[in-house]
Amino acid sequence: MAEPRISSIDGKLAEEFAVPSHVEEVKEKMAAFASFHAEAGRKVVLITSGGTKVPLESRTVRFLDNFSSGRRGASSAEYFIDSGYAVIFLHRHRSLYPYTRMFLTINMLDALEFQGGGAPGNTGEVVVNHQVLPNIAKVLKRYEEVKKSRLLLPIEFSTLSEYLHLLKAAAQALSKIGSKAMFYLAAAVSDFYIPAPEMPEHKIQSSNGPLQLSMKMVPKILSPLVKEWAPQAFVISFKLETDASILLDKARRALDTYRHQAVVANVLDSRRGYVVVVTPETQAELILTEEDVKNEVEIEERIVSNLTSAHDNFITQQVA
Ligand code: 9Z3
Repeated sequence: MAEPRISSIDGKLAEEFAVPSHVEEVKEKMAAFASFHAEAGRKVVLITSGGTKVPLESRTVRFLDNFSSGRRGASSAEYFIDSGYAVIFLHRHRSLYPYTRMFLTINMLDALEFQGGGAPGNTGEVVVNHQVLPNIAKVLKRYEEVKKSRLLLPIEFSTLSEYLHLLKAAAQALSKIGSKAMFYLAAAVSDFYIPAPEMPEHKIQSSNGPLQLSMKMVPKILSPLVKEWAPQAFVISFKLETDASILLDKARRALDTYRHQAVVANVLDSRRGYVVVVTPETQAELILTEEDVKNEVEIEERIVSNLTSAHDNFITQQVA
């Protein structure tokens, strides 16, 4: 019998990126979550969100980070749930989180008060200050419904190694539900890393003079994800640039290389109000008008609406 094919990325992942101790346990959790929801007739989306951290020392004092607040991923999770999806939310520890994201800028103690006022000696019941949190009841209600229906499975990462191993585990777990799975890869992932065997153990000493770093290129995880780990899934990657003039070309090149279904292309400064969804055949500009912004419309609502329709078409084509 032929040996199962092990891609070179599998080998690299095992040797050069520390494997998180809980990866198998998380994989089983994700597989059970996916089967449960697929059997209930739901589609499942794996959202990655937030930036990866690349340590420079194994007892890490310093690290390289990628910019991302996690807002794209967190708000998209809410719109996917509203569209009937179950969501695996693979996110950077402490980046924005669905529902609570709305209250991140509020100091918790400013949002609470003593019932009956703050008179000296009043240490009675603590209640919410509704001026500080005007829509807390509505959001709490939705959050509790989502929790009760088990529609959101949060998984955390901090380092690039954790991200890569957990994404691979997620892809293998979701492969069992075929085309009902969507991958929405919004996390900002480092292109550079220091292999585990080459990383200094202790804090790099400034007494040794200026620091010169040599980092390797991170293996392109999209390639085995699309070809080997979850070949039937609907896969969306994100392309971030700061130079708008190269954005669409880079997005098209990514589609040509990895042969996945779509790229959401965005420029750092305008990402809240303008993205282009690029597929092999189409190119859709999604734009928020001033009126939309006034009405607090979020661009993620448009992105999710575009992609959920495309996913439905994709599933129909697979069945036909
Ligand atoms: C994105 O482009 C996301 O839209 C943002 C969202 C990170 C800009 P925020 O979290 O921002 O709401 O603050 N994500 C993908 C970024 C990325 O690293 N892409 C790589 C690339 O462009 C790999 S496909 O080369």
